[in-house]
Amino acid sequence: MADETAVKAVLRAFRIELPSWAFGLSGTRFKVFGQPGVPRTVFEKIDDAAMVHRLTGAAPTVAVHIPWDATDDYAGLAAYARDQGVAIGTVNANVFQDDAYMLGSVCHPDAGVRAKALDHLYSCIEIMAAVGSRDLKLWFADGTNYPGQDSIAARQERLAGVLAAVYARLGTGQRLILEYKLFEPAFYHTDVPDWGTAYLHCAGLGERALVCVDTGHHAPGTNIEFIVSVLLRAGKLGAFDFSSRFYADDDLMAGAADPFQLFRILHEVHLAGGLDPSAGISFMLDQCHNIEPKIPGQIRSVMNVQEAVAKAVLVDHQALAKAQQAGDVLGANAVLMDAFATDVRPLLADLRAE
Ligand code: RM4
Ligand code: MN
Repeated sequence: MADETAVKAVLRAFRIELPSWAFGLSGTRFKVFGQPGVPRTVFEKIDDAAMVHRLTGAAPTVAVHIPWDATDDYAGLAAYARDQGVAIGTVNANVFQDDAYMLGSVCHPDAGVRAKALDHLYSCIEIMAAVGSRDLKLWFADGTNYPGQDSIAARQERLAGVLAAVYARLGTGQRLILEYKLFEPAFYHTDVPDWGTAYLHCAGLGERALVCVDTGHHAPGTNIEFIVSVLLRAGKLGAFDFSSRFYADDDLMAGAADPFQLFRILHEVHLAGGLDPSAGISFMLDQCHNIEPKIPGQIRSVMNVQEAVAKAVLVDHQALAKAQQAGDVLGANAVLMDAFATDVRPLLADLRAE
């Protein structure tokens, strides 16, 4: 197995981005339970995220969601974050909560609604410049509930048109990250339901359009590490939204439901050199803490991701390749399982103390 020094070296450079919305109140459509001390403003969300970074040393950026985190002074927000020891990361655009978007946003049949959505995406790009953010993350709630409700093909065309306009507006060094999701809120078809659709749009746009894999956005049983490996090979993996699921997009703590899956995903990332910050892959949490306290929930998630990274780095690539080449099925599998079975918690505690 790789030694502890190698694991620590990777982890020292490995960064996890926190979502501002994980600190705000959230719930299900049945009930949102209040919690004492929940942030009321984006500034208070930054305070909480900064606390997570202070305690883990691994989460120096905070993703914002616009308009949830809208403010009239974005440069001030960036400065405030800096004072707390963190920086603003990804800007997530939100075109799903206006009445106008009932039938979609960027795929809406009405050009006026599409223009409204595009306008919002343009203002997100301006915010990125003001806060010094590299990534614009796009997730669309667009889709239909009934066969025949709208033309699937026409909606793809409209989507491509808006994406092209957004891409053309990006500044140097800025990236468009397109996120897919199988279903919900639309139940018949979703306009960006899977990695293939996201990849096709990104490939058509250019080098700075990349795919986001949200681990909660697939059908049960989907082999996510396969998708990750394919996207890495194509140079199109831009970001992760980590969370856990038991059923649908449950938004539970990363590594809580299936730590083995998280390990398998990060093993593929590591094999392709993607754990190195220079690979430009953003490792973000996208979670909601409905019943657990939020700051500890984020800390636990960060630790779970770090544990999976440590185990992925422990995999002996030489022994693995040798066993694979020799057709040694059990041997190859054992190389992975040995790394996964290693208790890396003392190592991580050590690293935090350092
Ligand atoms: C979506 C998707 C996006 C997130 C929103 C809140 O399901 O995961 O990444 O911004 O939820
Ligand atoms: Mn997401």
